[in-house]
Formats: sequence, structure tokens, C-alpha cells
Amino acid sequence: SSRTPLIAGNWKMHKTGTQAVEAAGKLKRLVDAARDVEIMIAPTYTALYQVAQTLKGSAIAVGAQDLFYEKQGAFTGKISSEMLVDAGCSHVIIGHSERRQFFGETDETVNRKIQAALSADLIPVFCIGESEAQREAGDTFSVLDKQVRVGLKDFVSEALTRIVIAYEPVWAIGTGKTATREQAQEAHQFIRSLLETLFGKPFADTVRILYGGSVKPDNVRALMEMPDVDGALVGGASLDPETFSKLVFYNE
Ligand code: G2H
Repeated sequence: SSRTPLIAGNWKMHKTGTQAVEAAGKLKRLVDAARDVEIMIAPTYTALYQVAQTLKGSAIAVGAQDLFYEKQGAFTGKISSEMLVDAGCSHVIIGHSERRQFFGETDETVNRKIQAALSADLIPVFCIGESEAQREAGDTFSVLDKQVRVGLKDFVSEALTRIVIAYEPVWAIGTGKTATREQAQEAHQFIRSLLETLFGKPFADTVRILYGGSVKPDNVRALMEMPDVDGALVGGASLDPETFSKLVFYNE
């Protein structure tokens, strides 16, 4: 497709500042020759500033793993979109299934967070995906439908142009189980046609939909060959720079 692929690493709660800077420095050298692909890594909050400094002048973008939707105030422990921009972020992951599962994230808070990200010019990587029980009950499409409709409620396509969607079936996250590329394609196609219904064809044709869930060097290429898979959101396999660089060069 004409969509530029995005390979994104979600470091989750791994690496101290020192370890993150070391990994980012290695990655910068390893992917220096990459072309026609966008790269993003999402370290923990405490490493963001140092990693962004390390990656200055490189093609690797820095993202956060969450934000809080208020601008400022008495919200102990929370980080605003403006703070993320100030630390050097261009992207922010929103609605990751671990946040939905462990930290009370809902479609409604996701919606407010996407709004906050966009108004600070951060690119949201908006995560959706069904659980194993939901898939087995045949509810995959209705779950995705609700997550998209509520998550993107009250937006117009013009405001959303830079958003990235990540489809991450919860049963494939960190479990070693990957969706087959046919399962991924089927879900991505469903999401893209829903986006066309909600926001029009030009938007649906250009929005990137990433696949996430146990992406590794040995399965990335097959997934990326599917017409509606525009990149990957990678957890475990993003922690080691050598391994992650193989994902960036999936086409070689
Ligand atoms: C899904 C993915 C990264 P992993 O959470 O977002 O993690 O690649 O370890 O399954």
C-alpha cells in the first residue's frame, strides 16, 4: 500500500534510564540505514528525556506509554501531554490492553486521552483488541466496533489525520501465541471498513493499522505482507536492539 509502515517498540516497565539510553544508542546505530519505514520506541516515563536526547537527529521517534488527559493540577502521579512533548515525545500509546486490564482504563478515558494527545500535537497510537473469551464467544467484531466508536467519539476526520491504530488481540500479548496473518488481516480489514463508515474513505485509506501481540523476527514479514497490516507494535521483541532492528528491516 502507499502507507509508510511503522515499527513501534513498547518497552513497558523495563529498563532504567541508563539501560534505556544504552539500548537506544545501539538501536540508533543499527537502524541508521533504514528507509521507507518509521520507527518509534516507548520507554518508561523516567527514561523519556534521556532517550529523546540520545535519539536527537536520528529517525527514531520517542513515545510515551500513557498520559493523563488533564492539562495540570492536583493529580498525584499523573503526566500531561504537554509534559510528554517537553520531554521529547512525538507519540503516545493510548488504551493498551494492560492499562485496560490492570489500571481501570475504559473506552471513555481512552477517548479523553486521545483528545489530550491530539491537542498537544502528539500522535496517539490507539490500542484495541478482544480477549480470548470474547473471541471464543464470537464477539471479536462487536468488541472492536465498540472500542473504536467510543474511543473515537466526537472526533472529525480532520482532527484525527495523524492517529495510528494498533490491533492487539489480548490472547496474543506476551503469550507467544500470535494471531495467524489471516486472523490479523480479517480484524484489520474490519477496523478499516468501520473507519471508512465513521470518517470517510480518504481517512480509512491513509490511517496506519499496526498489529501487536508476540511479533518476532520470524513472523513479522508474513504479517507485513497482508494488505491491511501497516506495521507492528512490539513488546518483548523490542527490548533487545539487535532483535528489534531485525523487525525494522523486515523486508530484507
Ligand atoms: C502487545 C505487545 C506490545 P508483546 O502488548 O504492545 O507485546 O510483543 O510482548 O506481545
